[in-house]
Amino acid sequence: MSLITLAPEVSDALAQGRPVVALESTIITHGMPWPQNLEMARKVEGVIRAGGATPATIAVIDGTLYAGLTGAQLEQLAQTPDAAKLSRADLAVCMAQGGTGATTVAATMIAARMAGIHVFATGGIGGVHKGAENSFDISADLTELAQTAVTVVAAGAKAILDIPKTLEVLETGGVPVIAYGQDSFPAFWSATSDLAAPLRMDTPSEIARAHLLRAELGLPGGQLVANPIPQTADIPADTLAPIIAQATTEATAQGITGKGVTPFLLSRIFELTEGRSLEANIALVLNNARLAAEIAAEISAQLAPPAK
Ligand code: PSU
Ligand code: MN
Repeated sequence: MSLITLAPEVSDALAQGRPVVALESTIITHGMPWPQNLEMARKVEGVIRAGGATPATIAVIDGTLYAGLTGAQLEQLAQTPDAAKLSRADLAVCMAQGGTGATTVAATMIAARMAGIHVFATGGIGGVHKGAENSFDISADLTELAQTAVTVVAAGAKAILDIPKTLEVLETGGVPVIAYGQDSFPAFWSATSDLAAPLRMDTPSEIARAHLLRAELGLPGGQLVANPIPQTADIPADTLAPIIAQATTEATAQGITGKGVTPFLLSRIFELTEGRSLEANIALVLNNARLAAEIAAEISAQLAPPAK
């Protein structure tokens, strides 16, 4: 029995060397409220198809690890807010117990790599939380990027994280952090931050080439492509700063720790911005899906044998 069950369209695309983009599912179960979560998940798949690639949403359902969900599975998952949040540590346990869970960036990268999918689109990655010098709260997403060869397209790191420390940990792990089309490192809801990105690339074709060269060089680990939120959806950093500070204070006061921190902060920020942050979140995910499809198409083209 194969360890990962590919949807027929995903396995056909992979067999024919056509572009595929992996998608995570924690963003569906823990990152956004119903019904916007389902709407977003469907739209993201649509954007990837419109870009000529096949979407492969990753999740564990009743113990089976899937790459590519049916419409019914996607809808079911979107209505299971108590699904487990599966990172690297949790994946095998959930499968062994026949459980249902949504994959984080880390677990989605593992599944994508197993399936032979090069590119993965998401909203934001997990990172080093503010106050990590006391809490030691550093997402397993960062160590995954250092060891699993998948190119992840995200909108940078959320301002709920300590962005300078997040960039330091990525540097230590040898992860290329590539801002797309600008010098500034994007900060999720805001297109720019006051930090310069370590690297910059301006075309999907160069990003694809670098992805393939890493493999040729024998380098483990992936690339993080930081794609700025579209200007029309951007929320300025100084509008968000007091809201993030309030949500963070509340999380500490309520004793929220571990896996609960990111979902708590996201949902408080949605409430405190009266939905504006959710709209921005959806816009940036769609924008990342668009770029991921372009990169995946370039990787397929560069891997294709030259025409005779
Ligand atoms: N950022 C978002 N929405 C999300 C997440 C991050 O805007 O839903 C999820 C992703 O699945 C990411 C995970 O991998 O949170 C990181 O969680 P933690 O910090 O507990 O590792
Ligand atoms: Mn954490």
